[in-house]
Amino acid sequence: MRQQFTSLEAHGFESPTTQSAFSSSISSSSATDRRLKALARHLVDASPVMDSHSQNPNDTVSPSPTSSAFHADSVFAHIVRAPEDPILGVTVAYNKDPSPVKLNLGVGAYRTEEGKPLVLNVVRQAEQQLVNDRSRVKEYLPIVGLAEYNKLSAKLILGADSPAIQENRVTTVQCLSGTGSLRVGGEFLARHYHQLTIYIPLPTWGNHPKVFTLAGLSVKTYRYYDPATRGLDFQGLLEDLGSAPSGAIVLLHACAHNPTGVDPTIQQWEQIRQLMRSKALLPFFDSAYQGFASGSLDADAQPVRMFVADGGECLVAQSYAKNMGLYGERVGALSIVCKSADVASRVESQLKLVIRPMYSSPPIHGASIVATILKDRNLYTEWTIELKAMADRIISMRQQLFDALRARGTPGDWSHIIKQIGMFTFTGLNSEQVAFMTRQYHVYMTSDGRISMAGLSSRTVPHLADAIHAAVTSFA
Ligand code: KET
Repeated sequence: MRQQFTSLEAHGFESPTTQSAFSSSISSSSATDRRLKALARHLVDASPVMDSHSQNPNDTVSPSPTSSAFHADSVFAHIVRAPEDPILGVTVAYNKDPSPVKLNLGVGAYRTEEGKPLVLNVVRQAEQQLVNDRSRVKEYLPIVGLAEYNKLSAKLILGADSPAIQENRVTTVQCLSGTGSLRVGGEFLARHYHQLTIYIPLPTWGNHPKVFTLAGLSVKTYRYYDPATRGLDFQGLLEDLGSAPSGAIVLLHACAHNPTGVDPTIQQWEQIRQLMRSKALLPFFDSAYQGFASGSLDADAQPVRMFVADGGECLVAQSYAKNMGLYGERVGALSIVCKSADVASRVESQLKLVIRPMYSSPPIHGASIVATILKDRNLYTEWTIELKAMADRIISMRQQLFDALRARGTPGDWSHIIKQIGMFTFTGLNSEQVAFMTRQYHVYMTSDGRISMAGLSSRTVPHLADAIHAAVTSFA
């Protein structure tokens, strides 16, 4: 039954958890709503799942012997309940909380000052263009996705004048957002690269180790963050990469490191580059926040471009979830920069063999939106302005939260809130303090103390500051 609701949710219904919540959510009466209502009635009436779960002893429908046997010992009876995802599960818990003051700072998703999700103006315009174009069809895309989108995505991250692009040494495939791009890249490396170890920063985005392990790579960590300084453990990083085996893969956050908000300086990036090239370590960039760190797409791509400018090889996973607000469209790209056009084309032929049995080909809509924006000078410019506005709002939230804590005299040095970069603040709050804030203040965040600054607004800063103040003073 839950799955049958999904198509209705796509039409704007809130996630229903019960049949009655569902029925009451469809009370308005536009033509569309009436049709959906009829469909909902049909689904509810016809649902064998609902009927067979009836608790009513007077139920006139007598289950057949096979169906009761089915319930008594399901072939899945041994299955244990899995824990919720540490990041996405925060939203699940938040949704269940009836408190009017609840605040979701878990997942990295941008909200407006009014606390609402934002569809960018340029995205609306691009979608309008797409809808108006009657020549557009819904045929399958090729395995590697929309060719125009792939070209534009490579240009966005590598730079329009990138010699690697001009020399046709880059292969780009459209994938299912950042996560799908990382997974396809991981599986490609597991099949074809000579070193199966990937080094990921400690800490990193919680999904990285799972994605790469399931892709068939062996995951190790390198030191990245120093809790004592709340900054980069640069010495530790150099030592760990320096003692990694030659050829090992190294996952690098292109900018706005998640969860720490701590990025190397350009000088430090240069040292990392030299070390990695001297040991033939293979860079795999995760670029999920281009434009969100500095507000400039080019500045945020600088580290990646440094590694491409030296003529060496690398992989880059891109996501448009955050910087175009296309979270649910699942639009991303994997680029592999190679030494020659010939190698790049052979690499692409193998990427197709990774993708085809996984999901066959990627979806068309999100990539068409991105391509429409990237190829149109006016839309592109307008996008950069909207992106900058999002980045600036996050920066202003940092300042406001910092000021609010200072005004309360909250013990501790909170300057890292304004120093850190990107969507998140890695507060330094421990899991006990986080649990307290959720329990007492209905503030939802990941247990590692990360808060999504993009989920905060001027209206909610005081509440968060109260919660942090209480947590810090109650649990020193
Ligand atoms: N890389 C990083 C570093 C990252 O933070 C995310 C998402 C992704 C890749 C994948 O995003 P995609 O939507 O597949 O393009 N991070 C946020 C959302 C999530 O966990 O899925 C988050 O950390 O809140």
